[in-house]
Amino acid sequence: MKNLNVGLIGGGFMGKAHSLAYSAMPMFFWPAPAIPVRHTIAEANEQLAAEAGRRFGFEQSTSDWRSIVDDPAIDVVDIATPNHLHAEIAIAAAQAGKHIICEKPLARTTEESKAMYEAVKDAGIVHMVAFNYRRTPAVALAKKYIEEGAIGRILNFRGTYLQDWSASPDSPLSWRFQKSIAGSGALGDIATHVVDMARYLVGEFASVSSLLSTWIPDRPLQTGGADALGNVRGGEGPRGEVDVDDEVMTMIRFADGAVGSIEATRNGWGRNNFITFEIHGTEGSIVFNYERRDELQVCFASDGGDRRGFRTVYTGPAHPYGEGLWPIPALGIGYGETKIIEAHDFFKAISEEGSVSPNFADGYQTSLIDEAIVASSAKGEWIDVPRVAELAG
Ligand code: NAI
Ligand code: SOE
Repeated sequence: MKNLNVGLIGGGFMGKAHSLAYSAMPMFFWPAPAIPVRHTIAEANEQLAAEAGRRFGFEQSTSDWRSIVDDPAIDVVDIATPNHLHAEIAIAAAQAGKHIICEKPLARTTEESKAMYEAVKDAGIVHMVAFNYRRTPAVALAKKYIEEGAIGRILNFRGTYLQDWSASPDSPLSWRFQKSIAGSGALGDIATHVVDMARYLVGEFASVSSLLSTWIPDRPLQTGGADALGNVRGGEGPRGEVDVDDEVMTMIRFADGAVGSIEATRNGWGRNNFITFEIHGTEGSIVFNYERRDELQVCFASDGGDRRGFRTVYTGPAHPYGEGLWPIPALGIGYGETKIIEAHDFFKAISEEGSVSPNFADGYQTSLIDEAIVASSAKGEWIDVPRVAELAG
């Protein structure tokens, strides 16, 4: 079992989640595919870097992410910064021959995503984009039901990602509301998670018809780089322009003939991390709600008419990833476990399998879908989604 040295760039929300995953992964999955060593963490300045190093258990810290990329001792570069830095860091890391895990969305634009994808392909390293929700055991169980044909041919996918942390007009103008940093708003930030699950469970998108809306045109300026992620009152200070979407709605035609829809907003009062999907097939239906993430609701047409209805399966040891998680169904998993599973599968790909999904091809494909959604909203028409050649078929 090898030790692999990790250089983590960004010590905010995701820095915390990824650090936890590196320390806990071998505790959950044993024997571990490799032992992640928390070698160096980079933050925006020396003080933040030193603090993040102590807090998250790294041997070294730096305010210069390039020193991580240039360090021959580093095996893995983990990109957990705001979106505007993803492309520059990933391309440099690929050229230095590092394995890369990059947070979602892969990048701000399709041009950046394409360049990142080409860089990792040329480098021949393992690459992953951190769409962790598909690694929720109940979501992976939904995939298993679908692959086994338990709900027949899929007709319809209805997905949502609804939150309320920015519903107040006084919630601050963090980087997530600035196009130059984030690339887009609810679209890249949260709708992409559902796009990833739709691709994972149903298949590729053929075309979209979409509507983007911005409800709050300006917000109080925020000091400090990290997103406070909350309805923190911004007070009386100066305000700045929001130049990204607050809400996205899209209809989908899938390549295999199924249809679907996705809605996402960060302004839906009362909704917290309401990631849901309902899938109807010719032989049954599947329903998932992340806020009850240990449960999968399933209904089968083959059940007699007098007993047909949704039943609840609680995920546990018998289900995907069960070998590493808790020993009894419904003991409960949290957000952290999805990141632990993600780290496991990434290190397994480095040590044994050579590749993992979702990777930068998937991240690039998701960017192409996002671009089609934006174009559809602007033009008011259905837009075809181009396909990354590697995923064509
Ligand atoms: P955050 O705002 O909490 O943290 C970002 C950190 O990056 C801050 O601490 C900031 O100081 C640091 N940073 C900025 N410039 C830097 C530089 N030059 N060098 C090193 N560090 C720098 O943001 P958060 O929520 O952690 O998001 C980071 C990424 O993770 C984004 O791409 C976001 O979309 C993604 N994300 C993914 C989630 C998931 O469920 N997969 C959840 C939350 C975020
Ligand atoms: C904010 O909307 C956010 O932190 C997203 O950036 C994440 O991707 C999501 O999983 C949780 O919410």
